[in-house]
Parts: sequence; C-alpha cells; structure tokens
Amino acid sequence: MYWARYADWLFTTPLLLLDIGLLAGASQRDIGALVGIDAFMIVTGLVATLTKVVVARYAFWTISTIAMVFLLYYLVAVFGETVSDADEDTRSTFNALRNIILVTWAIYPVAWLVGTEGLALTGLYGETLLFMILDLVAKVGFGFILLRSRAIMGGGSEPTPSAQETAAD
Ligand SMILES: *C/C=C(C)/C=C/C=C(C)/C=C/C1=C(C)CCCC1(C)C
Repeated sequence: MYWARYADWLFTTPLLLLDIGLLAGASQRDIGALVGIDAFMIVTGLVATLTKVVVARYAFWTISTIAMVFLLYYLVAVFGETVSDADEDTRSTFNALRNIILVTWAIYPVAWLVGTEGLALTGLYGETLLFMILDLVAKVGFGFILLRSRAIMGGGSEPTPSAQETAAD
C-alpha cells in the first residue's frame, strides 16, 4: 500500500512541476533540476518509510524534507524570476499554482510525521484520509486553476488594451 502511494507521487509530482515550469517559461535545465530534486525527495521519503531502524527513518525523513524546502525555494526564486517577464494573466496563474504547491506540499512531511510511518498520532484511516485530501487539492485544485487560465486555453492571443491602442494609431 505504501509502494502505490510513492509510485503515484514519483510520476505525478514531476508532471505538476513540468506544468508550472512550462507556464513560467522556465528553461529545460531549470525544470530538469527541479524534477531531479523532486525525485530525490520522493525516493528518500520511500526509504524513510521502508527502513526498519527508527533513527534511520527520521534521518531520511529529514533529508527528504530538506530537499523539499530546497525545491520550494527553487520554485519561488528561479521560476518566479523567469515568469516576471510574462504577461499579467500568466503571472497571476503562476502565483496561484505556486501558492497551492507551497501550502499543500509543505503539509506532506507533517502528515508523514503524525501518520503511521512516524509518531502514529493518527490511525491508518486518518492518515489515508489526510493524504487523499492533500492529493486532491494538490492535483485537482492545481488542474482547475490551470484550465481557468486564458494563457493555457489559448485566449492569451486576445489583443491587450495597449496593443489595441497601437493598432488604432
Ligand atoms: C499529487 C501528489 C503530491 C503533490 C505529493 C507530494 C508529496 C510530497 C511533497 C512528499 C513529501 C515527503 C517529505 C518531504 C518527507 C518524507 C515523506 C514525504 C515523501 C511524504
């Protein structure tokens, strides 16, 4: 059951990062770097889950969480810098997607910690529910914002007010 969760994340989280990276107009190199950190985070998280030695479990959890902090920082700093040249619609979509990632992803290590892999403050049921809600917001909420964006739906070619003025001149 744990395997399925981590296999899912290993494939779906890079897609989310690819989406926001392409939207931001980030370079292949920057997107690749972010996906690399992401894969490292998921794999070290899986090791934390599968390891029997308690100290090692928390050590790998810490390594994975540091990778996540690095990933989120990279997303804000590097992709944020790239998208600053984009039009307003793209920037506001980027900001909404970035905020969803910042808030939901940061809760995953906490959920691991309070769940059955960590301190077992929640039962298996509570933990499963928590991850389900997180996955739902992080993926469906994310997809919804992306679809609403004019930049993605091809409405971005509408002339902007300044372009119309120029045409009228
Ligand atoms: C759709 C699925 C998503 C967005 C999954 C995201 C998962 C994480 C951000 C997991 C992070 C973890 C750590 C930072 C520490 C170790 C345990 C993990 C793997 C739950």
